[in-house]
Amino acid sequence: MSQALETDRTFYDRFPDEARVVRAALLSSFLALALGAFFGIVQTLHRTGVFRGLIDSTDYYTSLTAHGVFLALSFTTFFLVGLFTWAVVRSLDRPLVNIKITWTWYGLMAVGMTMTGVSILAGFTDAVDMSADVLFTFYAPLQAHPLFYAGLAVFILGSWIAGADWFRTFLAWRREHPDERIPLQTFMVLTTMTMWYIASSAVAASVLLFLLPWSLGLIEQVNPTLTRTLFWFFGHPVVYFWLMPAYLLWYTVLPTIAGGRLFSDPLARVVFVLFLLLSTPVGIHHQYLDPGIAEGFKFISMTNTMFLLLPSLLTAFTVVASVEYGARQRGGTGLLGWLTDLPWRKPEFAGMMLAGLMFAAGGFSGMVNAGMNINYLIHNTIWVPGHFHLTVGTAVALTFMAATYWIWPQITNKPIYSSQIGLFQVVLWFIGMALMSNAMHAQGILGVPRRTAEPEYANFEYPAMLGGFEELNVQIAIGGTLLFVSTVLFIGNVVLTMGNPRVSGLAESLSPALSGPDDAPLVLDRLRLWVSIAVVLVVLAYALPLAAIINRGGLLGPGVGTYPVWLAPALDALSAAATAIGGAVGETAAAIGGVVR
Ligand code: HAS
Ligand code: CU
Repeated sequence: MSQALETDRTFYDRFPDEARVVRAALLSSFLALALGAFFGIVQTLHRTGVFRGLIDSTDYYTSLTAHGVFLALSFTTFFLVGLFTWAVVRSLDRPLVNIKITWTWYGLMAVGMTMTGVSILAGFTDAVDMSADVLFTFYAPLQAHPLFYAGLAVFILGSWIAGADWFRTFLAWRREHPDERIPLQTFMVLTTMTMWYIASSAVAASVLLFLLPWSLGLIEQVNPTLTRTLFWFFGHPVVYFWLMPAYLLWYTVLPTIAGGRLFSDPLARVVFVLFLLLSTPVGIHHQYLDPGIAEGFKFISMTNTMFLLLPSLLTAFTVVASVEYGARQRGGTGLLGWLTDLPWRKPEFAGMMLAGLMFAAGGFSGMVNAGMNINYLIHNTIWVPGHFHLTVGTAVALTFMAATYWIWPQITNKPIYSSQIGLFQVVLWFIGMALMSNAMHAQGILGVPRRTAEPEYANFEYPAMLGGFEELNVQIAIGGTLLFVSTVLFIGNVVLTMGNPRVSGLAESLSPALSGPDDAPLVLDRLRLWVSIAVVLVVLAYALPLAAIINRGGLLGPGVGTYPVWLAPALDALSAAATAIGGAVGETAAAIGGVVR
């Protein structure tokens, strides 16, 4: 019955209140995209030396922080909460349990991000004594104004309530449908949010226990290795938090647009369960070069990372197979000839496919990053920004833009202003990114550092290979400029679309999977089981390194740290527990060593 309803009426017709929230969230994400893109062009031209008139090099970190926070944290997360709200309500075919709560979490996220954004932008003026030039990783000892951390805490709190809102809606649905399988889109939302709760607990601890009190002057210092490790506990899974909404679109929307059907619903569930299990116990692969973490823990993290490739490789197979099925339904033939029977003129299709294609390259550079020994070659070079502009900057960002051309009419009843501009825009992104990220990877191999306004050292020449430093700079600048133009066209298209009158007849329904949910083993839907295993894996991967870090450097850094009286008992207890674990581990290791010898 819900299928029949969906074919005649858009999401906007069926759930007007929810559609309003989805619109607000997407518009917030586009605002962040516009701001982030502006700082993107500023710094691409500055760093490459093409145009240095907009900022001073001393403001480079302010600009880079704005770029990273607005795009990586704000654009992605606001799009996610909008998309997930749409996906839960659409796939359960019921409204959210309490729309007031929905607006509450949206409000918290908007206020939180405004606080953080203001604290960053204030760094450009001397009129206020406020700055947050700490980049999106906010490593200590770089310190931001308390407003930066407080805003992040409020933003994360909002995202937690959003998850609870979707879980409650799901539970309400479950009472009404005790025997049905969890619809695929809702399944994807619930597994992603479960991962998010596990992952973000660490960054919340880092911000609330250490960084915020430290920036407020309540404690004198923090243990940088500890806060970094807590950051990467969150910082790796967060990249899948950005990617999962893109995967949701590739699995559940792209096949329909291609005229096909999802190849296998059960396989999609397996992929999301694997991400829930494996996303968190790998964060140390960002810290291969950090002193203070033993090699063995890094090796475990590397092994887990290699397992984590599996769900993405499964995705590549399933998504391409689903699209191929669509092409063959349209009469496509041949080994590769079917590729010509796809709706390449639709920006939503071309954009998502180009995003997927680029992700294949981004995935390979990720494999290079993940190898401990090759990582030493590229760590802290501009290779890494090359990698993540393919992943979050294309697989995710381009998918979101492309999907907007499909989803926006569903949530507004307004047709897209211009599909041609849309098509041009997504192709331009692909070309711009191909130029920019390829040149970034090449410069990284030459040893060009990341996170600096002045990548040239005095009296030092980069090796004249792979195009050479200067020529690669030109490619980066051209690529970055094309990306900026593409973003302007995207935003312009959305704004002009908003001016269109509402019409009827835009409803699109999603085609069911070839192998449907009933083919999936029931165990896949047992979220409690997967959460338990995920937590065990996290404890296995992190208990010992964290205990060792605290044991060696103290919760607040070696020796001289002081903390306020009200925090003392809790911190003492934590410290004692860590020391006990550390001691027990030492003894066990010594005992094992004795036996082995
Ligand atoms: Fe990463 C650093 C390893 C994926 C983002 N990564 C970063 C940073 C970011 C980031 C932001 O091990 C920098 C953080 C910072 O500021 O320091 N990454 C990996 C690995 C993967 C990976 C192994 N990363 C991502 C994704 C991201 C992301 C996804 C964002 C969304 N990454 C690392 C490591 C570092 C790192 C180290 C630290 C480097 C250092 O030293 O600092 C894997 O998950 C990748 C698996 C992906 C694949 C590709 C599968 C292909 C598919 C395409 C299907 C095709 C379609 C279309 C649909 C194996 C799914 C077909 C089209 C046709 C026309 C046919
Ligand atoms: Cu990672």
